[in-house]
Amino acid sequence: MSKTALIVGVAGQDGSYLSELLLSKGYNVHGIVRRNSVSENQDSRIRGMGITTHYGDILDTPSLIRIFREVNPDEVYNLGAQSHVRISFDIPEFTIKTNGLGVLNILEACRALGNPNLKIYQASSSEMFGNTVDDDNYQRKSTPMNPTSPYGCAKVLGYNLVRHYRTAYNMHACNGILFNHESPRRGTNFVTNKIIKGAVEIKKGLRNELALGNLEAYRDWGHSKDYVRAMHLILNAEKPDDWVVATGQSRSIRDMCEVTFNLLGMDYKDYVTTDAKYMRPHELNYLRGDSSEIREKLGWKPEYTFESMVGEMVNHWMEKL
Ligand code: F7E
Repeated sequence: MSKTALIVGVAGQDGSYLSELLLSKGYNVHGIVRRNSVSENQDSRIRGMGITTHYGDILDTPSLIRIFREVNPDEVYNLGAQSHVRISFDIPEFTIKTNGLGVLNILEACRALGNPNLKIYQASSSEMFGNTVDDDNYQRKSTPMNPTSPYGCAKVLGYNLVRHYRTAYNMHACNGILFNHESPRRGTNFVTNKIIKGAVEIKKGLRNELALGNLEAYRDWGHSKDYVRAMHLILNAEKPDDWVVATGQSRSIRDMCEVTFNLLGMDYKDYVTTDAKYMRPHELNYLRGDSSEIREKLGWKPEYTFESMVGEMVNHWMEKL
Protein backbone atom coordinates (compact mmCIF):
# COMPACT_ATOMS: atom_id res chain seq x y z
CA MET A 1 0.00 0.00 0.00
CA SER A 2 1.32 3.45 -0.81
CA LYS A 3 2.50 5.66 2.02
CA THR A 4 1.00 9.01 2.90
CA ALA A 5 3.14 12.08 3.52
CA LEU A 6 1.94 15.34 5.01
CA ILE A 7 4.09 18.39 4.22
CA VAL A 8 3.62 21.46 6.40
CA GLY A 9 4.72 24.50 4.39
CA VAL A 10 4.19 22.66 1.10
CA ALA A 11 3.90 25.83 -0.98
CA GLY A 12 7.53 26.88 -0.56
CA GLN A 13 10.62 26.04 -2.61
CA ASP A 14 11.46 22.87 -0.64
CA GLY A 15 7.81 21.81 -0.29
CA SER A 16 7.40 21.84 -4.06
CA TYR A 17 10.56 19.80 -4.78
CA LEU A 18 9.80 17.40 -1.93
CA SER A 19 6.27 16.87 -3.29
CA GLU A 20 7.69 15.98 -6.70
CA LEU A 21 10.16 13.55 -5.14
CA LEU A 22 7.54 11.81 -2.98
CA LEU A 23 5.02 11.61 -5.85
CA SER A 24 7.72 9.96 -7.99
CA LYS A 25 8.15 7.39 -5.20
CA GLY A 26 4.41 6.60 -5.21
CA TYR A 27 3.40 8.49 -2.06
CA ASN A 28 0.02 10.11 -1.52
CA VAL A 29 1.08 13.67 -0.81
CA HIS A 30 -0.92 16.08 1.32
CA GLY A 31 0.17 19.60 2.15
CA ILE A 32 -0.84 22.40 4.46
CA VAL A 33 -1.07 25.89 2.98
CA ARG A 34 -1.81 29.17 4.71
CA ARG A 35 -4.53 31.42 3.43
CA ASN A 36 -3.14 34.24 1.26
CA SER A 37 -5.21 37.22 0.09
CA VAL A 38 -3.85 36.65 -3.45
CA SER A 39 -5.01 33.09 -3.95
CA GLU A 40 -2.74 32.55 -7.00
CA ASN A 41 0.27 33.06 -4.69
CA GLN A 42 -0.93 30.34 -2.38
CA ASP A 43 -0.03 27.41 -4.57
CA SER A 44 1.90 28.81 -7.53
CA ARG A 45 4.81 26.38 -7.02
CA ILE A 46 2.65 23.27 -6.57
CA ARG A 47 -0.37 23.81 -8.83
CA GLY A 48 -1.30 20.84 -10.99
CA MET A 49 1.15 18.47 -9.31
CA GLY A 50 -1.51 16.14 -7.97
CA ILE A 51 -1.21 16.74 -4.26
CA THR A 52 -4.07 17.37 -1.82
CA THR A 53 -3.88 20.70 -0.03
CA HIS A 54 -5.52 21.73 3.24
CA TYR A 55 -5.86 25.19 4.75
CA GLY A 56 -4.14 25.37 8.10
CA ASP A 57 -1.45 27.13 10.10
CA ILE A 58 1.18 25.87 12.49
CA LEU A 59 0.00 28.47 14.99
CA ASP A 60 -3.56 27.19 14.77
CA THR A 61 -3.53 23.94 16.76
CA PRO A 62 -7.19 23.05 16.05
CA SER A 63 -6.45 23.12 12.31
CA LEU A 64 -3.42 20.87 12.82
CA ILE A 65 -5.35 18.37 14.96
CA ARG A 66 -8.16 18.22 12.36
CA ILE A 67 -5.84 17.82 9.35
CA PHE A 68 -3.54 15.30 11.04
CA ARG A 69 -6.58 13.17 11.98
CA GLU A 70 -8.07 13.39 8.49
CA VAL A 71 -4.82 12.59 6.66
CA ASN A 72 -3.41 10.08 9.18
CA PRO A 73 0.10 10.37 7.66
CA ASP A 74 3.00 7.91 7.78
CA GLU A 75 5.49 10.76 7.41
CA VAL A 76 5.26 14.42 8.47
CA TYR A 77 7.68 17.03 7.10
CA ASN A 78 7.64 20.37 8.90
CA LEU A 79 8.93 22.94 6.42
CA GLY A 80 6.60 25.68 7.65
CA ALA A 81 8.41 28.80 8.84
CA GLN A 82 8.96 32.52 8.56
CA SER A 83 12.06 31.71 6.54
CA HIS A 84 13.67 35.11 5.92
CA VAL A 85 16.46 35.88 8.39
CA ARG A 86 16.60 39.67 7.90
CA ILE A 87 12.82 39.99 8.10
CA SER A 88 12.97 38.10 11.41
CA PHE A 89 14.51 41.25 12.94
CA ASP A 90 11.40 43.21 11.83
CA ILE A 91 8.84 40.65 13.03
CA PRO A 92 10.66 38.85 15.88
CA GLU A 93 7.60 37.77 17.87
CA PHE A 94 5.84 36.27 14.85
CA THR A 95 9.08 34.53 13.83
CA ILE A 96 9.70 33.07 17.29
CA LYS A 97 6.11 31.85 17.53
CA THR A 98 6.02 30.34 14.05
CA ASN A 99 9.50 28.80 13.95
CA GLY A 100 9.66 27.80 17.62
CA LEU A 101 6.20 27.26 19.11
CA GLY A 102 4.94 26.07 15.72
CA VAL A 103 7.25 23.06 16.07
CA LEU A 104 5.76 22.31 19.48
CA ASN A 105 2.27 22.38 17.95
CA ILE A 106 3.33 19.95 15.20
CA LEU A 107 4.92 17.58 17.72
CA GLU A 108 1.81 17.66 19.90
CA ALA A 109 -0.46 17.05 16.89
CA CYS A 110 1.73 14.05 15.99
CA ARG A 111 1.68 12.76 19.56
CA ALA A 112 -2.12 13.02 19.66
CA LEU A 113 -2.31 10.60 16.70
CA GLY A 114 -0.84 7.88 18.92
CA ASN A 115 0.85 6.14 15.97
CA PRO A 116 4.19 4.69 17.17
CA ASN A 117 5.39 4.32 13.55
CA LEU A 118 4.81 7.96 12.57
CA LYS A 119 8.00 9.64 11.32
CA ILE A 120 8.60 13.38 11.71
CA TYR A 121 11.13 15.59 9.93
CA GLN A 122 11.96 19.06 11.22
CA ALA A 123 13.59 21.66 8.97
CA SER A 124 16.42 22.86 11.20
CA SER A 125 18.96 25.31 9.90
CA SER A 126 22.65 26.23 9.80
CA GLU A 127 21.52 29.63 11.07
CA MET A 128 21.43 27.97 14.52
CA PHE A 129 25.26 27.96 14.64
CA GLY A 130 25.60 31.71 14.26
CA ASN A 131 29.26 32.74 14.23
CA THR A 132 30.67 29.58 15.82
CA VAL A 133 33.07 27.61 13.63
CA ASP A 134 35.16 24.59 14.65
CA ASP A 135 38.97 24.82 14.48
CA ASP A 136 38.97 23.25 10.99
CA ASN A 137 36.59 25.95 9.69
CA TYR A 138 33.52 23.70 9.47
CA GLN A 139 30.23 23.59 11.36
CA ARG A 140 28.87 20.19 12.37
CA LYS A 141 26.28 18.69 14.74
CA SER A 142 28.61 19.12 17.72
CA THR A 143 29.41 22.78 16.96
CA PRO A 144 28.00 25.02 19.75
CA MET A 145 24.90 26.93 18.72
CA ASN A 146 25.08 30.72 19.07
CA PRO A 147 22.33 32.10 16.82
CA THR A 148 22.64 35.67 15.56
CA SER A 149 18.98 36.36 14.65
CA PRO A 150 15.45 35.88 15.99
CA TYR A 151 15.13 33.32 13.17
CA GLY A 152 18.15 31.37 14.46
CA CYS A 153 16.99 31.57 18.10
CA ALA A 154 13.58 30.14 17.15
CA LYS A 155 15.16 27.37 15.08
CA VAL A 156 17.26 26.34 18.09
CA LEU A 157 14.05 26.04 20.12
CA GLY A 158 12.44 23.87 17.41
CA TYR A 159 15.60 21.73 17.16
CA ASN A 160 15.69 21.12 20.90
CA LEU A 161 11.97 20.36 21.07
CA VAL A 162 12.40 17.64 18.44
CA ARG A 163 15.29 16.08 20.40
CA HIS A 164 13.30 16.35 23.63
CA TYR A 165 10.16 14.71 22.18
CA ARG A 166 12.31 11.97 20.65
CA THR A 167 13.67 11.04 24.07
CA ALA A 168 10.68 11.81 26.29
CA TYR A 169 8.00 10.15 24.15
CA ASN A 170 10.11 7.77 22.07
CA MET A 171 9.03 9.47 18.84
CA HIS A 172 10.72 8.97 15.48
CA ALA A 173 11.49 12.68 15.20
CA CYS A 174 14.54 13.92 13.25
CA ASN A 175 16.28 17.20 12.53
CA GLY A 176 17.88 17.99 9.19
CA ILE A 177 20.36 20.82 9.79
CA LEU A 178 20.32 22.18 6.27
CA PHE A 179 22.72 24.82 5.04
CA ASN A 180 21.51 27.34 2.42
CA HIS A 181 19.84 25.74 -0.58
CA GLU A 182 18.65 27.50 -3.67
CA SER A 183 16.96 26.95 -7.05
CA PRO A 184 14.93 28.85 -9.64
CA ARG A 185 12.00 28.46 -7.22
CA ARG A 186 13.78 30.37 -4.42
CA GLY A 187 12.07 33.60 -3.31
CA THR A 188 13.62 36.59 -5.07
CA ASN A 189 14.32 38.39 -1.78
CA PHE A 190 16.95 35.77 -0.88
CA VAL A 191 20.37 36.80 -2.07
CA THR A 192 21.05 34.16 -4.77
CA ASN A 193 17.86 34.61 -6.74
CA LYS A 194 17.93 38.37 -6.12
CA ILE A 195 21.42 38.60 -7.68
CA ILE A 196 20.62 36.23 -10.54
CA LYS A 197 17.26 37.75 -11.45
CA GLY A 198 18.73 41.27 -11.09
CA ALA A 199 21.72 40.46 -13.31
CA VAL A 200 19.45 39.01 -16.03
CA GLU A 201 17.25 42.12 -15.85
CA ILE A 202 20.36 44.29 -16.32
CA LYS A 203 21.46 42.09 -19.24
CA LYS A 204 18.05 42.57 -20.84
CA GLY A 205 18.08 46.33 -20.30
CA LEU A 206 15.26 46.25 -17.74
CA ARG A 207 17.30 47.96 -15.00
CA ASN A 208 20.66 49.67 -14.49
CA GLU A 209 21.86 48.60 -11.05
CA LEU A 210 21.38 46.13 -8.24
CA ALA A 211 21.45 47.22 -4.57
CA LEU A 212 22.62 44.60 -2.07
CA GLY A 213 23.67 44.47 1.58
CA ASN A 214 26.80 42.79 2.96
CA LEU A 215 28.94 41.36 0.15
CA GLU A 216 31.54 39.87 2.50
CA ALA A 217 29.39 37.16 4.15
CA TYR A 218 30.10 33.55 3.15
CA ARG A 219 27.49 30.86 2.59
CA ASP A 220 27.58 27.11 1.83
CA TRP A 221 25.07 26.96 -1.04
CA GLY A 222 23.52 23.74 -2.37
CA HIS A 223 20.49 22.97 -4.56
CA SER A 224 17.05 22.43 -3.02
CA LYS A 225 16.43 19.36 -5.21
CA ASP A 226 19.48 17.63 -3.69
CA TYR A 227 18.48 18.69 -0.18
CA VAL A 228 14.91 17.32 -0.33
CA ARG A 229 16.45 13.92 -1.21
CA ALA A 230 18.40 14.25 2.03
CA MET A 231 15.17 14.98 3.95
CA HIS A 232 13.63 11.72 2.76
CA LEU A 233 16.78 9.74 3.59
CA ILE A 234 17.00 11.31 7.05
CA LEU A 235 13.39 10.44 7.85
CA ASN A 236 13.81 6.87 6.66
CA ALA A 237 17.11 6.12 8.41
CA GLU A 238 16.80 3.21 10.81
CA LYS A 239 17.07 5.37 13.93
CA PRO A 240 15.80 8.92 14.39
CA ASP A 241 18.72 11.33 14.61
CA ASP A 242 20.00 14.80 13.61
CA TRP A 243 22.01 15.29 10.41
CA VAL A 244 23.95 18.08 8.70
CA VAL A 245 23.30 18.60 4.98
CA ALA A 246 25.81 20.84 3.19
CA THR A 247 28.16 20.96 0.21
CA GLY A 248 31.28 21.72 2.28
CA GLN A 249 32.15 24.66 0.03
CA SER A 250 31.79 28.26 1.08
CA ARG A 251 31.57 31.29 -1.19
CA SER A 252 31.05 34.97 -0.52
CA ILE A 253 28.13 37.05 -1.79
CA ARG A 254 30.78 38.92 -3.81
CA ASP A 255 31.79 35.58 -5.46
CA MET A 256 28.14 34.91 -6.29
CA CYS A 257 27.94 38.33 -7.98
CA GLU A 258 31.17 37.72 -9.89
CA VAL A 259 30.18 34.25 -11.16
CA THR A 260 26.68 35.36 -12.17
CA PHE A 261 27.62 38.57 -13.96
CA ASN A 262 30.58 36.82 -15.68
CA LEU A 263 28.21 34.14 -17.00
CA LEU A 264 26.21 36.93 -18.60
CA GLY A 265 29.34 38.64 -20.01
CA MET A 266 29.28 41.55 -17.54
CA ASP A 267 31.40 42.87 -14.66
CA TYR A 268 29.40 43.06 -11.41
CA LYS A 269 31.46 46.09 -10.25
CA ASP A 270 29.73 48.18 -12.93
CA TYR A 271 26.25 47.49 -11.55
CA VAL A 272 26.21 46.33 -7.91
CA THR A 273 25.77 48.98 -5.20
CA THR A 274 25.25 48.58 -1.47
CA ASP A 275 22.34 49.85 0.58
CA ALA A 276 22.24 49.85 4.39
CA LYS A 277 18.63 48.68 4.37
CA TYR A 278 19.77 45.19 3.33
CA MET A 279 22.30 44.92 6.20
CA ARG A 280 21.38 42.97 9.33
CA PRO A 281 21.71 44.22 12.94
CA HIS A 282 23.76 41.08 13.60
CA GLU A 283 25.34 39.18 10.69
CA LEU A 284 26.28 35.54 10.39
CA ASN A 285 29.65 35.87 8.66
CA TYR A 286 30.68 32.40 7.60
CA LEU A 287 28.97 29.06 6.95
CA ARG A 288 30.59 25.83 5.81
CA GLY A 289 29.04 22.51 6.74
CA ASP A 290 30.60 19.11 7.35
CA SER A 291 28.11 16.61 5.90
CA SER A 292 30.44 13.59 6.01
CA GLU A 293 28.08 11.68 8.34
CA ILE A 294 25.07 11.68 5.97
CA ARG A 295 27.36 10.91 3.01
CA GLU A 296 28.95 7.93 4.76
CA LYS A 297 25.95 6.48 6.61
CA LEU A 298 23.02 7.27 4.28
CA GLY A 299 24.86 7.52 0.95
CA TRP A 300 23.68 11.08 0.23
CA LYS A 301 25.66 13.30 -2.09
CA PRO A 302 24.69 16.39 -4.06
CA GLU A 303 24.29 16.12 -7.83
CA TYR A 304 24.49 19.84 -8.53
CA THR A 305 27.70 21.85 -8.34
CA PHE A 306 27.70 25.54 -7.47
CA GLU A 307 28.24 26.34 -11.16
CA SER A 308 25.48 24.05 -12.47
CA MET A 309 23.04 25.49 -9.93
CA VAL A 310 23.84 29.10 -10.86
CA GLY A 311 23.67 28.14 -14.56
CA GLU A 312 20.20 26.63 -14.11
CA MET A 313 18.99 29.74 -12.29
CA VAL A 314 20.43 32.08 -14.94
CA ASN A 315 18.77 30.05 -17.73
CA HIS A 316 15.47 30.12 -15.85
CA TRP A 317 15.44 33.93 -15.71
CA MET A 318 16.77 34.32 -19.26
CA GLU A 319 13.77 32.32 -20.50
CA LYS A 320 11.21 33.77 -18.11
CA LEU A 321 11.94 37.52 -18.39
O1 F7E B 1 21.22 35.84 2.81
C1 F7E B 1 23.65 38.59 2.49
C2 F7E B 1 22.99 38.44 3.83
O2 F7E B 1 18.74 35.98 2.77
C3 F7E B 1 22.47 35.29 2.60
C4 F7E B 1 17.32 31.00 4.58
O3 F7E B 1 16.91 29.96 3.73
O4 F7E B 1 19.55 30.14 4.67
C5 F7E B 1 18.80 31.29 4.35
O5 F7E B 1 19.17 32.38 5.20
C6 F7E B 1 23.55 36.30 2.87
C7 F7E B 1 23.45 37.04 4.21
O6 F7E B 1 19.89 33.77 3.26
C8 F7E B 1 21.62 40.85 0.49
O7 F7E B 1 23.41 39.45 4.73
C9 F7E B 1 23.71 40.64 1.03
O8 F7E B 1 24.71 37.11 4.79
O9 F7E B 1 19.92 34.64 0.99
P1 F7E B 1 19.86 35.09 2.40
P2 F7E B 1 20.26 33.47 4.80
O10 F7E B 1 20.04 34.64 5.66
O11 F7E B 1 21.62 32.86 4.83
C10 F7E B 1 19.42 29.64 5.99
C11 F7E B 1 20.22 28.36 6.10
C12 F7E B 1 18.01 29.50 6.43
O12 F7E B 1 17.67 28.61 7.21
C13 F7E B 1 17.07 30.59 6.03
O13 F7E B 1 15.71 30.18 6.13
O14 F7E B 1 23.48 37.32 1.87
N1 F7E B 1 23.05 39.61 1.62
N2 F7E B 1 22.86 41.40 0.34
C14 F7E B 1 21.74 39.72 1.31
N3 F7E B 1 20.69 38.93 1.63
C15 F7E B 1 19.47 39.29 1.14
N4 F7E B 1 18.41 38.50 1.44
N5 F7E B 1 19.31 40.40 0.34
C16 F7E B 1 20.34 41.23 0.00
O15 F7E B 1 20.18 42.21 -0.72
